[in-house]
Amino acid sequence: SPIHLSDLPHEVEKAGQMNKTKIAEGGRKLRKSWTPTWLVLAGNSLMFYKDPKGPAGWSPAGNRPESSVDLRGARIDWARDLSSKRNAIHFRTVTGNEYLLQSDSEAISRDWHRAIKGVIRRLDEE
Ligand code: I3S
Repeated sequence: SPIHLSDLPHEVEKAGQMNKTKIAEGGRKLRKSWTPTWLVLAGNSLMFYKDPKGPAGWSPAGNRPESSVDLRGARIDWARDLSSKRNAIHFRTVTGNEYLLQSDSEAISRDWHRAIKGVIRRLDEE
């Protein structure tokens, strides 16, 4: 069954599917591995779930993302020369972890770019 935002934590700002690859860990370059991923933007975090259709098995007891990044101090930009794929977003955490997020839909990418940038900006102002 489809997932609903009401199934997710209260502060969810946005959820949906993007292609994702991590390109650096602590400043060290990684080999790309593009994977369809379910993203949840909530609070100060962007969470990644393996299931591209949404986190299955959600329960109040807990729903662990595969990984999660703290957006405080992060930077986001369009990926431009970092990928041949269109509409790719590049972001980097303070700890030097870098990711690309991509959708063939320009509108979807733009919405994610705007939403993540909004959270980063809010955290910068705190
Ligand atoms: O930045 P790169 O190295 O050109 O990224 C491409 C490679 O990771 C490639 O895999 P190989 O490791 O087998 O060369 C991927 O299939 C491509 O998707 C990567 O480039 P894009 O432009 O799609 O991000």
